[in-house]
Amino acid sequence: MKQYTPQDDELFRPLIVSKGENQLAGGWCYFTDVEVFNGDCSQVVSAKDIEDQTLIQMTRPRSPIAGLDMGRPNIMGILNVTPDSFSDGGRYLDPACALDQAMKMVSDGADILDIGGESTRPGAKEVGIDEELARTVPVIEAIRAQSDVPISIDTRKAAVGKAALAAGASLVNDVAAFTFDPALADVTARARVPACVMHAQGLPATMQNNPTYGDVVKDVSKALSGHVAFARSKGIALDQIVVDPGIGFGKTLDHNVLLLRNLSAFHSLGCPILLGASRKKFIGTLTGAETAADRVSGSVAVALHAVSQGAQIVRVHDVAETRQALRMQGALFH
Ligand code: HH2
Repeated sequence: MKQYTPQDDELFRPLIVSKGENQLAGGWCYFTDVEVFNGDCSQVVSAKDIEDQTLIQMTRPRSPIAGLDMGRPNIMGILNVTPDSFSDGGRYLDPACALDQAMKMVSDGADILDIGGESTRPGAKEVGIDEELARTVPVIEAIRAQSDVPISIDTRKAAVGKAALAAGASLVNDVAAFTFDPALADVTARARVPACVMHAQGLPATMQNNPTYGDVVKDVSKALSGHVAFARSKGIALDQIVVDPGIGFGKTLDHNVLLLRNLSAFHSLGCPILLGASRKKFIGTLTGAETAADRVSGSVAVALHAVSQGAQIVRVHDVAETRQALRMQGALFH
């Protein structure tokens, strides 16, 4: 008999240990207890007492995504083909430079590359479809001509997604979770490729003005659950949906920290988790590292934390540094 009676509107956070009775998402983490959040209260209960459906969501092994094994941590290397991205803006606008960087990330240990042609940093303005196509498609074609590495297209737009998939991309990464251009969900479903749905509050131009939540972890989880339901309603298979809490997208420093501390709660959604914190401003705020390029160590620390909480994909600028750190973590985590 289960001891714990579930209430409405609860959030379940598996408390991760390196050895325990339940394997998290078929991966490298385990848990014996679960923290249950209800309103302003939380209590720790034994996983044995959690209803079966919730436990299954947390423990079920995840299917491969774009050929990547979700039973181990994966590195997504960031390649922004833009003049204005907050970290690498302007460096890879020349397709030859973009290709060099892509190949460098592959040899540094990236499992997948995320190609973006529109900055979505705070304050960024929308880029026209033609411009975004011209930036991304030739680079995807050039990478595909040289390598089988899985490619993700970081876009909010159906037309860009469609062209990128035709050029050889195999995952759609939408920071607007199909709210900006719902037709992108149809494009993704028709192509039978996986999607990453990321949480954002507001649009990049204004999202950092005054982000407000009741309980940020619960609110983001609820919103992601809605995004997953929408994607499914469009024909994207549940086991091909990745969720991302959207660090820095309509979030204060406190919001980002709470989401990271409670990252494992998002496993209750039953999908692989992607985390993108690389070089973001909150790392500078917490450490004093003013420029994005100075935030490599802080970014690696966040990636290690995400993986320790069972996140299956970390989206990073610094592939070699992250790979080295994950190798050490993998060797020592026991
Ligand atoms: N962050 C950025 C862009 N795309 N996608 C996902 N899934 N998760 C993220 O956290 C995420 C993302 C923003 O970072 P970056 O691409 O480095 O910068 P910019 O938007 O300025 O191009």
